[in-house]
Amino acid sequence: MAEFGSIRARWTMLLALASILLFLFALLVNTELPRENIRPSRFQTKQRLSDKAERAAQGDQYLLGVGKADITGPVVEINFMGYASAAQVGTGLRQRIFARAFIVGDVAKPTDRFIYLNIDTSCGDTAIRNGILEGIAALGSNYTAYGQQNVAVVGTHQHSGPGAYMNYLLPQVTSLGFDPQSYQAIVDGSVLAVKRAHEALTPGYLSIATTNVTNASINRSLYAYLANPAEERAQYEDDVEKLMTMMRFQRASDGKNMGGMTWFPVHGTSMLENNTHVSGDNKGVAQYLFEKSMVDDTSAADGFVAAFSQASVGDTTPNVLGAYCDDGSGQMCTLENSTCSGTAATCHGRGPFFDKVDLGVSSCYEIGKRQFQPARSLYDSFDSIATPVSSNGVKAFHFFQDMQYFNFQLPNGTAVQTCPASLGYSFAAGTTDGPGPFDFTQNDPNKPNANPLWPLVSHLIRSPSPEQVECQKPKPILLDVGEMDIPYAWSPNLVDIQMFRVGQMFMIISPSEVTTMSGRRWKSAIAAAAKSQGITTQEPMVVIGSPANTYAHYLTTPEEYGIQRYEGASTLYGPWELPAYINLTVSNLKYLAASSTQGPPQGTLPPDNRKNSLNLNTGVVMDNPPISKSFGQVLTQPNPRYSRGAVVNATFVGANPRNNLRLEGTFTAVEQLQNGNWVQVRNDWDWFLSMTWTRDDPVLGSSHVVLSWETEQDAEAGTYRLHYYGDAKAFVSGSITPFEGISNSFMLS
Ligand SMILES: *[C@@H]1O[C@H](CO)[C@@H](O)[C@H](O)[C@H]1NC(C)=O
Ligand SMILES: *[C@@H]1O[C@H](CO)[C@@H](O)[C@H](O)[C@H]1NC(C)=O
Ligand SMILES: *[C@@H]1O[C@H](CO)[C@@H](O)[C@H](O)[C@H]1NC(C)=O
Ligand SMILES: *[C@@H]1O[C@H](CO)[C@@H](O)[C@H](O)[C@H]1NC(C)=O
Ligand SMILES: *[C@@H]1O[C@H](CO)[C@@H](O)[C@H](O)[C@H]1NC(C)=O
Ligand SMILES: *[C@@H]1O[C@H](CO)[C@@H](O)[C@H](O)[C@H]1NC(C)=O
Ligand SMILES: *[C@@H]1O[C@H](CO)[C@@H](O)[C@H](O)[C@H]1NC(C)=O
Ligand SMILES: *[C@@H]1O[C@H](CO)[C@@H](O)[C@H](O)[C@H]1NC(C)=O
Ligand SMILES: CC(=O)N[C@H]1CO[C@H](CO)[C@@H](O)[C@@H]1O
Repeated sequence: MAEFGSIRARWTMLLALASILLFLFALLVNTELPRENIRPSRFQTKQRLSDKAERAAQGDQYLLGVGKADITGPVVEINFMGYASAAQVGTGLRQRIFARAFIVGDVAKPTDRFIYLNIDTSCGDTAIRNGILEGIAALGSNYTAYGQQNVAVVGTHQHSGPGAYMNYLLPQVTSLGFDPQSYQAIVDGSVLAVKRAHEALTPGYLSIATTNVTNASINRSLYAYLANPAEERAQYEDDVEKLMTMMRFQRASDGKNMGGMTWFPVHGTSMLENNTHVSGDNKGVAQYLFEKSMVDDTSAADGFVAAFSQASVGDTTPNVLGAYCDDGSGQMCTLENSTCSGTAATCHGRGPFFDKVDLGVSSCYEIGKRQFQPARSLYDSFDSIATPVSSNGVKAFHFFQDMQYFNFQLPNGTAVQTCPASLGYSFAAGTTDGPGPFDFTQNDPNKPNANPLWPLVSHLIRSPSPEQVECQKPKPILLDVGEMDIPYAWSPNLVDIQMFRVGQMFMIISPSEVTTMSGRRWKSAIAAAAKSQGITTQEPMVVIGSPANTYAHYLTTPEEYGIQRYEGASTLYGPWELPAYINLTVSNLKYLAASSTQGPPQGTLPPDNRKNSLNLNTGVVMDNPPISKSFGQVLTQPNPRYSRGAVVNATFVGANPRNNLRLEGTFTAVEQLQNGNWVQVRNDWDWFLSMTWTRDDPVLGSSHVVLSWETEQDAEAGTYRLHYYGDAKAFVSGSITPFEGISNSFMLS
């Protein structure tokens, strides 16, 4: 708030107040002004605001800022978060991952703000959220308006990024604990994105439009979805949410668009469990394509930020061709339990290019494109179809709710309760996107195996209390995670309940992955309550951002819970979890009213396990080139010439990429000869340029990297070379020295 204490800031506030008064005055006198003022600036307040048509088209002014920063942690030797497969350990990078921060503030009440952080991770989490809140606080007195109540950390739910950043023990198991480097990269990048968004704050307009996204998702738990009442299902055309909502951020000074955010649900599982290159999965592709398309677009401000947020993702899959048996039978898996000849292990969902996994032109790229294209068309038609966001300012609330035996009443008056967290047997069976998470096999929970953390903790696995068994019925409990806190808590019992509102736009921030029908019920309940409680006079628009803030697995309807497929078995707090979330958000909706001046009591803080977490990930010992070689030396040169579409590879003497994450920088580059100079034309951001790192001699510490450019059909013909940036660690001293390697040049035609 200190920024508003300065003389300049007081002037800004006076100007803002003056604008509002002028606006009211203009409405009264209703002066007609020429239509040329289509792009009003804040210095043309009088003319702009006097034009009613203009105002209707643009809505109210808000304080808006967008920012983006790199969060790419260790790309090798760290387990990926998402599939919980111990074997899925990073070997390289396909595309850097980012945090994208969107700040919305009330021009008249500068402390009324929120930050929606969309991060390319599997989920939001308590450890990183704590780190981000501390990081924002450490930015100083200009940042005191941000805190627990108004910062949402929403994961895009990709399954191809470095893990080991989680607060609770269960998701730490496959990633061998908590790795400070992996954690810090996400925290630092997120804080930097917030800082950039804050520094970009300027008055502007928000507007919203929707489109349908076809062929990018199907339902992966149709059998459970079909358990919902037929009359309810009949209200909807699809068994997954096809609607994409986009909110555009336009600054007032010159009418340029600073960024846009979309909400559309589809699992970030286009990159399969056997992929070991870091990427943002299909949402990463969509963001990349959108931002790239805006680089020279005259409608966009410099550094346009496009975020593709996750939504009611629970029972969606990008494997749109359906789930098949990989046993040569050519059969589809069973509808009821996704098995093939009685087992789940060979049942896999197929993406549009299922036979081309791991290469650039893949199902992942395709599903990303199928989100980007409708989003871009929507953006192009915004001025004619979008609804302006207006009135009633900006509000947020957040509190921690203890889900252990939370007693409440359903709308029909029946008293029910939620339960301590637990996972059912079907959790171990996994989904058609990836078989069994953790190294359990179905019906075999206590079997120790190769993972070194299991023996350490397996004797601590306990039987659920009778009260818990009763509470969770009909879920048969495999892992009673909510009643286990040795050596520290396994899963959250204290969850973040959070909502944001700007004008008629409501954002539910969910810690659980919401299934399609759960999302529909939750959004309708909020919309109905928003109207009946008079929080907005316009038609409310409601979106869900998830999984966010902490990872509380899944959220099904009570009917879907009864089926106990993977999503039901992973609905941690029992059959009444969805009605509980609805009760908690609806009964606190009053804090989103324009007149609200406070928030709900914060509740008990969840445990902070960052300091006491186990970590079996070891650091880099040293790097050495093989005998008689040097770092960066080219071991295999590219061919002298290629035609477009070919894959260009070069192999270099490498070093461990964990020595320097090169955040905001690059490990890889394609350089083009332009007028006698080598100019970087591709880097780590680009989807079709990838890096693979391989350790050759663990004793000596020697390794090599392959830079691989899958040349695009529309790449420019010309002379190119590949450039590798590495950093080597010395034995004993541990000092880290950068080096480079440059390939021979080659022609592309
Ligand atoms: C706080 O913001 C003001 C402008 O709003 C700026 O001049 C000042 O440098 C900022 N202070 C810090 C510590 O960043
Ligand atoms: C999306 O599809 C639904 C169902 O077919 C339809 O009712 C709706 O009008 C469509 N919305 C848009 C924005 O195209
Ligand atoms: C979706 O895919 C089907 C089958 O491949 C195709 O017939 C249809 O045209 C596609 N729809 C869109 C909107 O692309
Ligand atoms: C990854 O798994 C898929 C699905 O099982 C399979 O089709 C593909 O061949 C595998 N890719 C590699 C590189 O092993
Ligand atoms: C799975 O469902 C099929 C029916 O599609 C049934 O025959 C089979 O017994 C079920 N398997 C298990 C393990 O429940
Ligand atoms: C939530 O549950 C409480 C406690 O039973 C009840 O008083 C309240 O009416 C419920 N609120 C909503 C919005 O359902
Ligand atoms: C209230 O609704 C719940 C959930 O639909 C249902 O199980 C219960 O029987 C209902 N109670 C009454 C009294 O209708
Ligand atoms: C290029 O390198 C990648 C990564 O190591 C590898 O998968 C691919 O087969 C190589 N392609 C060619 C044409 O050598
Ligand atoms: C996995 C699965 O069964 N998905 C189904 C979801 O629903 C669509 C129909 O809308 C089916 O085509 C899919 O097979």
